[in-house]
Amino acid sequence: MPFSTVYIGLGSNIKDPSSQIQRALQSLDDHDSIKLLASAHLYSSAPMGPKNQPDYTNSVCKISTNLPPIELLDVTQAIELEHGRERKAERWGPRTLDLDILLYDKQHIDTERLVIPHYGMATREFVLVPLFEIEPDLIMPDDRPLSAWVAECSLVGLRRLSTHRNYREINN
Ligand code: A4P
Ligand code: MG
Repeated sequence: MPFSTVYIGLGSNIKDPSSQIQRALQSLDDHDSIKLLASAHLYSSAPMGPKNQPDYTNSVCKISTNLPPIELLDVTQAIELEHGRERKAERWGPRTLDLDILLYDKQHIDTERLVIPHYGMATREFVLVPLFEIEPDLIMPDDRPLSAWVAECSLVGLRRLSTHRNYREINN
């Protein structure tokens, strides 16, 4: 398999969210078939969905991998489970760690287990803003620049957590 460029959204809102995300980044980078290329700062965001849950911490990272999409999903779901993720019936309820595969090269995938581009990314400020931070010139699947998507999203409730440096800064 050739190497592909993939963007992953990370989210957590229980059990020390910031460290959940830092450890998830480390777990991705530790995988033999994944190289972590960049990650954005951590952001605090108001919960989308049920409001009776803590604010989320979100970020986005860029990886290079030779895993095919479905095998990458196996890896990200295994990492979620290692972080104590329980899949509950309530939609959009609290979670220790959620890893969403946002983009996989320019591929469009629509299967039962995997939909890429991720269905929610167009409207989620907690995805678009950190993605813009690490890839400001990105062209999105609809051939428009990411900056146009960012310009259209609401930033209400989004706040950069400046206390946490991003992974790229820590390691270089
Ligand atoms: N799946 C399909 N496509 C993908 C993909 N591109 N990446 C399937 C990852 N998984 C994908 O996901 C359900 C199923 O989606 C998986 O079994 C996989 O086969 P899940 O992680 O088990 O469930 P979920 O995350 O609860 O469902 P869903 O609908 O994906 O929720 P979202 O869209 O991830 O939203 N508020 C803030 N502020 N920040 C957040 O990060 N996140 C959510 C969850 C709700 N509210 C939030 C946030
Ligand atoms: Mg998810």
